[in-house]
Amino acid sequence: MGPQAVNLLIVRPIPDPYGWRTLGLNAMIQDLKRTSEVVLVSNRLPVQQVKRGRMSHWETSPGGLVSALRPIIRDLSCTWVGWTGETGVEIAPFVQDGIQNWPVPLVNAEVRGFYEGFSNRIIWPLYHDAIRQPEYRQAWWKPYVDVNRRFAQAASEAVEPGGTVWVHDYHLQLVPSMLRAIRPDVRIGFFLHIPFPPQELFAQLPWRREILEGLLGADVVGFQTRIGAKNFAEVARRFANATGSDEIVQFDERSVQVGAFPISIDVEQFETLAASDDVVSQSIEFRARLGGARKIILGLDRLDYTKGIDTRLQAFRELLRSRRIARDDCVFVQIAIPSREHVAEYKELRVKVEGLVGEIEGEFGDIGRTPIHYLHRSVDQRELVALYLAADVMLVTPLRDGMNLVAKEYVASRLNNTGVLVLSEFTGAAKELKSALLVNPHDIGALVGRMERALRMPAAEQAIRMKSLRRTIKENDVYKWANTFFHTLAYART
Ligand code: GDG
Repeated sequence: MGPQAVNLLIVRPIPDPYGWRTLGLNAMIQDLKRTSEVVLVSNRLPVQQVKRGRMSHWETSPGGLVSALRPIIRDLSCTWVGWTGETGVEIAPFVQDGIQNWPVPLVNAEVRGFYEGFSNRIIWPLYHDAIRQPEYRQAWWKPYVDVNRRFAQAASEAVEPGGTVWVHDYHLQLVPSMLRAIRPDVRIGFFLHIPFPPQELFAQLPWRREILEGLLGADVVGFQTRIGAKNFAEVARRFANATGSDEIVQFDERSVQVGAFPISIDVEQFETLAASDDVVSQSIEFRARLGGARKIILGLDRLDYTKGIDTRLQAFRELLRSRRIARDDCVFVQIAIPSREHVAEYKELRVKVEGLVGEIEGEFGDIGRTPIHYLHRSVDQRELVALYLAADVMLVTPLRDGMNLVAKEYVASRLNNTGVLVLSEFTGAAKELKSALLVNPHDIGALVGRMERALRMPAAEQAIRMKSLRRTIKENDVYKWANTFFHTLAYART
């Protein structure tokens, strides 16, 4: 039995179809429920259970938050509180890859109300500039409150006296104040991974005061950009009777520090992967399979309407139609990672994207030669870096994005300073990666122009831009991000 299979033994399904409880492991379960000085709280745990028949094992969860935090907490002794992604099972705390995971159970109705409803059909679109109309359904509020309370309770059990709890993202905006009510002795940080909208949009939210009071329970509230932090301080003063400056907000006789903490990646890890023999040979193989001399354009995103995959495809079609670049001179690879597949807007997006891919193939393809390769699946990390190495042009064109780690990963992987990053102005990353080819992704004409310019960019200009981008990301990697946040939290005036 391998180390991963051991985890199966501490799963306690309700009811208990596999009879694990009869294995007499209750003592082990208790033993693993130990407290930590640092507790991370996010909707999803850093691992998810993958089932094959009656066997299952844990794999790293997809998504930006996990990619960013995993390398940090491996080096710390801490506990991660979160949902496993499974409903109707209660799983005892367990250790995987040196991280203590503390699962929070959810049932189906909560996933529909708290996760798919309130989090992903109200907060997600509203905070991304309302690029899809949020559906302000009253029935989703109660499950959001209930689930936030359960997370707060779990965090309060997992943290040592006087410890630190770092709460993440838009699913858990009520946790800071709920946790403070139970455990006034702990320091609480909150970090929002997605944008925080301007006053005019936030004002729409029927629960705006409650959400603000929830967040203001933290000692430090962090955002990806300065504008997000400023937006928050403004609405806190307007809708929650807070006072103070944009940096220190006074609320409920306490000070709350507000600031920008732009997230990043483990730059060294990507550099090491990009230099490893198997990854390099896989990238050479990808190039050969995609057609030797053809320039490769790459897009890699969760299949999400914020990422601008559809407008990017329309722009590629326009580029080919205009004949500014010959169809035999380039090939587009789009990896679309399955995401939130139960939410209606995501199903619609998939139909739209796959329709566009089909149209492009039909219009510009030939027997044995296609202008576009579309994969609706995830890839492993070595394959991911091999793709970054193979790509002459990386298209990162979201309509709105808190940061965007893919842009930073591409830059980190380009050890020889070649390649061109086309980057949307509406990403947090654009505030730092100023030497990229910046573009307004709503403007298809501009996108076409940037693609052409990227495909034709001379090697000397590529090198100047890429060197500058690489300097920028090396100055602010994920470790610096986490250290800065923890440092701010440790010294926050409360
Ligand atoms: C949210 C915010 C913010 C993706 N597919 C695969 C894979 N990934 C990894 C990438 C990257 C991450 O997932 C995606 O990060 P993003 O930043 O692009 O996007 P979101 O998931 O929307 O994340 C975002 C982020 O939080 C962090 O704060 O930047 O703005 O929306 O790391 O590499 N990794 C592997 N296979 C895949 O198929 N191995």
